[in-house]
Amino acid sequence: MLPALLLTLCCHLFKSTSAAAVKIDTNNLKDLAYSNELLLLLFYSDRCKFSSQFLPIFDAAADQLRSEYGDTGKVALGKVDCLTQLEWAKRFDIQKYPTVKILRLGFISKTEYRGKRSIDALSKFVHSELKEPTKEFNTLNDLKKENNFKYLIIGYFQNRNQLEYQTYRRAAISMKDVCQFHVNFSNDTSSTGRITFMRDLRVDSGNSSTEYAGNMTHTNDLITWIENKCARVVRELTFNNAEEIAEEGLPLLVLFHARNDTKTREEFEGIIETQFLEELRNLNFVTADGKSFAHPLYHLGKSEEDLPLIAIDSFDHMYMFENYQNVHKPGVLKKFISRFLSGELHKEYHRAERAEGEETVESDEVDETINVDNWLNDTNAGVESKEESPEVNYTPIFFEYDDELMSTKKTVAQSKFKELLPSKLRYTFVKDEL
Ligand SMILES: *[C@@H]1O[C@H](CO)[C@@H](O)[C@H](O)[C@H]1NC(C)=O
Ligand SMILES: *[C@@H]1O[C@H](CO)[C@@H](O)[C@H](O)[C@H]1NC(C)=O
Ligand SMILES: *[C@@H]1O[C@H](CO)[C@@H](O)[C@H](O)[C@H]1NC(C)=O
Ligand SMILES: *[C@@H]1O[C@H](CO)[C@@H](O)[C@H](O)[C@H]1NC(C)=O
Ligand SMILES: CC(=O)N[C@H]1CO[C@H](CO)[C@@H](O)[C@@H]1O
Repeated sequence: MLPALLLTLCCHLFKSTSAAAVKIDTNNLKDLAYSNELLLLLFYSDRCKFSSQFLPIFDAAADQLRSEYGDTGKVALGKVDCLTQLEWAKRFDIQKYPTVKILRLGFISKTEYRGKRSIDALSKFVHSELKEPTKEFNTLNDLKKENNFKYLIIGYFQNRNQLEYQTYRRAAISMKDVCQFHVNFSNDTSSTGRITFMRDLRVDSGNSSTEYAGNMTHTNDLITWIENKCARVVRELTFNNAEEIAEEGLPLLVLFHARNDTKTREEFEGIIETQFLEELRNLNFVTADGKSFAHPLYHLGKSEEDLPLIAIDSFDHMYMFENYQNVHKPGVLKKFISRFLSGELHKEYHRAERAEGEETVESDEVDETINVDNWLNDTNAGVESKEESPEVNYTPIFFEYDDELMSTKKTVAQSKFKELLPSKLRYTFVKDEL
């Protein structure tokens, strides 16, 4: 009797500790994805050292979260062996191992898990992800007080059991990193059963909101509407999204602004949204606070006192739009963009460089000393860091345009944002460690 008991005990223990993350095969992904509010999907390859190190941690996190949440449809962790499930890796466009994709009720987030590779960090991430996706409020004034964000979705319902609210909640889970979701419950049937989008609660007191006119119980329709409403033309660059935005591969048009200068930021957003929508194919428009992003600024030969300023980073070079105030002169920024896109800025840069007898640094040559940790930590880049910086031998090149519109001097620098792209020289998941 005793040995048999031990045997089953042992096997049971063995089974539960080896349960780990769900191994994804050809058939089980869809079910797992749609039946869980959150699915973290690890794409790994046994041949990769970082995958091999991460896999047991990910498995252990899966066990811990399973014992915490059970099979309640809240969270699941799955793993895709990219050697045997090549098709999935292709479908998810996996470029590096390990990659952790985030799916919410089947919707693939544009954001990846980029936190620390530890059980604790994964579990904290899941806890924060599983917070209620819609925040309750009573009056628009309360909402205004606690809110700095521009893009809001607000739902008015009678109670949480309504099918309409459940549809709204599902959409909120899927779209939580795109928009902010709020909800008001009341028994007043004349004002419930509505979903509205609000652009800027601080500026318009709610009168420029748009109302959802589609089917209130059709999740996909609602999600499509939300996607369109909340799509941001200009994004604020942060250390959390910088790598992701860089990975999209489009050159960046960056407005560097003083941290507290929301006025210029909004003005810039307005200009881009009204005049440059067709350039979204060619450029990513971002704003960056010049204190956090002092490093690229420093390499343009500029500092916080010179803000605001605009530059295009091609992941090769950074081209500066010398005078921010010229955004108010019709056509000037447009011309700068078109000169960049046609390659003229690049050519003039090399021409000026040759004229000054400078050596050309080949664009695809990666400096072995580049390390994104330094990049991100280097928020006090300034004169005193000159001696240690590996790139100090770079001198900004000034030259004149003959074009009358662009008569001001230009500065060109090596791309700093390039260092945020995936590279063998760095470890992608550093953000939590800052
Ligand atoms: C609506 O009415 C029900 C029953 O009368 C009540 O229990 C509930 O608290 C009310 N809800 C709100 C949001 O006032
Ligand atoms: C909408 O908001 C603006 C700015 O707050 C205000 O001037 C205008 O009167 C409002 N319009 C309506 C119809 O409430
Ligand atoms: C709304 O969507 C639901 C769920 O897809 C569907 O069953 C219902 O027929 C739709 N209603 C209308 C009026 O189209
Ligand atoms: C921003 O902060 C600086 C000091 O740090 C101050 O001089 C300036 O007036 C502030 N600007 C705004 C718009 O608040
Ligand atoms: C803005 C708004 O409609 N607020 C309502 C939220 O719900 C409460 C009742 O729970 C109403 O009194 C508010 O007017």
